[in-house]
Amino acid sequence: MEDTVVSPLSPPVHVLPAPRSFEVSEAGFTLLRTTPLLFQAGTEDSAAILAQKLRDGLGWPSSAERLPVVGNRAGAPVAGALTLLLDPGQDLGPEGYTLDSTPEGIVLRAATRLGALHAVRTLLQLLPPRVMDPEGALWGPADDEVLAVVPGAHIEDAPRWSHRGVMIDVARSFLPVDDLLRVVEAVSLLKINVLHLHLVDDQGWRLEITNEGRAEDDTHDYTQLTEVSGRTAVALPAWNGRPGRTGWYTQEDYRRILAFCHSRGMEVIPEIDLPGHVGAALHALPGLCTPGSSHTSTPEEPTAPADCGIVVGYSYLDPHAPATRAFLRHVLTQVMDLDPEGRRVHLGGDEPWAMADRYGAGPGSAYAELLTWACEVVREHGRVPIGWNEAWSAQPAQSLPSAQPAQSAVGTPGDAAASMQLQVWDVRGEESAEGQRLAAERGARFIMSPSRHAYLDMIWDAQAPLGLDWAGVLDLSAARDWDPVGSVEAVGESSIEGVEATVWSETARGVEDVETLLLPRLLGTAEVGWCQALPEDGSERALTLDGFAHRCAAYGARMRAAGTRFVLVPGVPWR
Ligand code: TNX
Repeated sequence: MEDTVVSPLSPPVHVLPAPRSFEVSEAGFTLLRTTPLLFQAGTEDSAAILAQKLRDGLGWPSSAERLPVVGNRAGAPVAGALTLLLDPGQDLGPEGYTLDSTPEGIVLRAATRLGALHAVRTLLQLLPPRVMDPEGALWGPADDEVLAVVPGAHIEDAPRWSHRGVMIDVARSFLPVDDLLRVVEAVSLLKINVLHLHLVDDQGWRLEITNEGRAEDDTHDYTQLTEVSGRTAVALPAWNGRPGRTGWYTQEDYRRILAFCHSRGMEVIPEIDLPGHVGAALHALPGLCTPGSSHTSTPEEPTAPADCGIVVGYSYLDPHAPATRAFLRHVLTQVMDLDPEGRRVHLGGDEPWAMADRYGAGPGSAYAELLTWACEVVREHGRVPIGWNEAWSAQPAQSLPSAQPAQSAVGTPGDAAASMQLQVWDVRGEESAEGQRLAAERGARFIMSPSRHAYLDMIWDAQAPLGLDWAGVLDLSAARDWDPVGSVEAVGESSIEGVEATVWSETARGVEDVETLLLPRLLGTAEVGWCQALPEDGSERALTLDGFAHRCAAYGARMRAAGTRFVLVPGVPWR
């Protein structure tokens, strides 16, 4: 192998995110043109991904005769083959897998199809980078019977956290379906398993909503959401002189996104941000406007103009207006119906600064009341609601603070059926720290996106041509060197679902900008989400982070082969 040993934690083969345990052995497996791929029923997605990469990248013969991808009912490894086995008894958790590469064959074993997908992703990193190139076969040796020598290895692997997400803001600037799927494909290879889509905001509405199923007394014409606000986007001359992209996903497009993500083992979390960040809805459906709900809305003329700047906090849905609940019920129900298998819905809840009580929690808080109600709509469909950290006050009514002292207002810990998930982005304010403490006690679960470590829309260095800087410079080591436990006081390991990187699109225009902001920093988030905590005594910190730089370098060669954009940041021995 071309790689060199850099530390005991970085074997000569670099896999990112680093597997839980990785033993390298002298002799590996020689992959031939004629090596059969034996995939057990239930792992077809994994088989399709691997077979396609082997064909396009290494030049496997494309006829089925010479590339037998066959079922494997026997459920046992076959000598000389690459075998993928489903082994429900495996005790590495729902996403765990093992990988063995020996002269006798390659055996991937997983308890579920998700584990199988991860096993394939790891195997791809044991093959030459050319395997990632959609045209790699064109420049590889044409007649060679030997396609690659896979190093000898025994890997046992499973993630630390079940939620390893990426949020893409398609509201400020739209990403057409094919571009979005290109990003999904790139991040799925890093074992990212959640795509959180920020679908609506002040500047645009990106998902078609029809009038089907509209309540009888509801007069909103929902088609206007995209007909009007699908045609607006962020408009800032400051960044590259380019305005944001307009456009929207039809329901057919959205189903395509769901199907693709499903084939990659990824959950899609749609976000309908409320009650703030709703300028696009107010502009498209003036019936939602009340005096004050946008900066120009007056009693005489309660309308909202297109809002294409980047100042936040000026729009909100009036919790007391009957039109608000009809609108939200219709939109949320239709979004949930689009994905019968969906598990979670994000309700936003951030920055409703123009509302009279901001995000208060006491009795009579219109903010908390509306969000609590919206959470209920989501729960009625058997889904779990998520909110940004401000939404901590949207607790079930029975556990909201009342006239009683705060202590007795705390609900039953672990009351999952009635609780929500909070995505923590702002760990600064004391007000929100106290709220998160309360929420944790009441059984809320947490997704960690601290802006200093996971906001990949921040600049990566002072000269970066893209990115905001309100949370400071977020470089590659800031993306890797943090722990979800301890980032919020009072939120312990057992309350944490996982981590999520965000790409807000105030400055991003199109897929190449999104990739530029994401990569390589997402390699850090992927490791924080997958790998075990570093020992507290600091003993392995330097070694592990040093190994990370080498894993990034090796991964860079793969991204380059795949045609994925990334920044050659300093501190990595890029090849
Ligand atoms: C804060 S984080 C926001 C977004 C902005 C982002 C820019 C959060 C929940 N709200 O509306 O796009 O900062 O970094």
